[in-house]
Amino acid sequence: MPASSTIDSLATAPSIDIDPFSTEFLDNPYPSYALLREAGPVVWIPKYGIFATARHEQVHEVLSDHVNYISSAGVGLANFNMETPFRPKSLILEADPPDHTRARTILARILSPKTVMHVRESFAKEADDLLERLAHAAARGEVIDGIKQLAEVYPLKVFPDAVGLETEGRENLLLYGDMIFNAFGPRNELLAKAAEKVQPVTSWIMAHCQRSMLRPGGFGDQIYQAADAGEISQEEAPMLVRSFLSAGVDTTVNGLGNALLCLSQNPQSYAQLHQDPTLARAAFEESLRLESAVQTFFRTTEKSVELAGVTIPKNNKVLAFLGAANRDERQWPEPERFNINRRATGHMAFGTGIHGCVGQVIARLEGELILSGIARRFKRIEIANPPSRRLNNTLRALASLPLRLTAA
Ligand code: EJD
Repeated sequence: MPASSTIDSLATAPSIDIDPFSTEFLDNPYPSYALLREAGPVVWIPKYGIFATARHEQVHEVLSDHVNYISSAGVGLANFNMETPFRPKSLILEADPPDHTRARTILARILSPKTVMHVRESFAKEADDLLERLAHAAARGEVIDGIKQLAEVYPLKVFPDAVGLETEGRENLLLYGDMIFNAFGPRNELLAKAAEKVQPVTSWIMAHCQRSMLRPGGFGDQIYQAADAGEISQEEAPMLVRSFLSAGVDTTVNGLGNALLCLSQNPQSYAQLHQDPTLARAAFEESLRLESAVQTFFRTTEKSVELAGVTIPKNNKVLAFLGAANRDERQWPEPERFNINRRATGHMAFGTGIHGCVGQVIARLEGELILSGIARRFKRIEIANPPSRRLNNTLRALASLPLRLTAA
């Protein structure tokens, strides 16, 4: 075949003049996602000189192919081949096999369904205690902030407890999360704001990655046990603990917060959940699809690759819009509708492939326990005042969600 016919068969990615990290875009990305999906399977975003995809098929393809689309050059906009990372690279997130595999094996063991079974009881008790307190406040006629009093409180209690972290200073985990998830985007105003507090927060985080700061037997200590066994070096252990402290709280806070938003905006779905609290897992999954906590992820092409007929040259950044793939009408019937009876599995909110969320068992546990606990206690969950957003370059996040909770 003559070389030209190969070239002829290739499409050019349409150029879309859009800033996916602007205030307007982040405030409500969904109309822009529809536009990006319609424009083609792969688009070019000139503002950042990146390729992007908003369709489920291509997002799935990019995330499934860790050979062509690597993570070691960073999973944000910054290309670590060209600029130095803002913090030492994560041993798991920002790594490729075989380095990635060693770290992943350890975290997958610590966060396996079997080990997570052991924390279920304490996680359930904490959910119960918290919801009991909120039920009392609601019974006094108080409006409950679903974010500040629930979605932030619960993950900030149970996950650090499981890791083995002291209670003092845990709010640093939210500040740190806000920073690193902003840092996956461009150096815009959002990142500048988050980075103002970087120094004290980073030193608190790094100090708490030390073995002496971690309760024996907790998830953090188990990483040091893996180091004792020679699976990683003693110097690598604190860096893997850092991954727990980076990814374990802000993600679930917003997963829960977005689920509360979905349920309070969809009273019929809530009535169904109230009637049958065993639907909690399905409801959480559907809210992950519709309002994904993590909206975007980047990869970097390891060589020139073809994606849906478009050639992406080597060492280019590719932006995968997870939150857009999760609303792709090519994949889901009535994609914009919150429907807890659908099969939401196959959504991209946890990613997929070798980098797919290693903590998803524990994330789903937190979602199930909070949503089933609410379902059992409250007949209605209603929005009392307009919610406000917390804009972040990567996360779909609320600052507040004023709720009226009516006892069953
Ligand atoms: C993450 C989007 C780390 C780390 C791992 C995962 C995330 C962030 C940080 C979860 C990103 O290893 O430090 S969802």
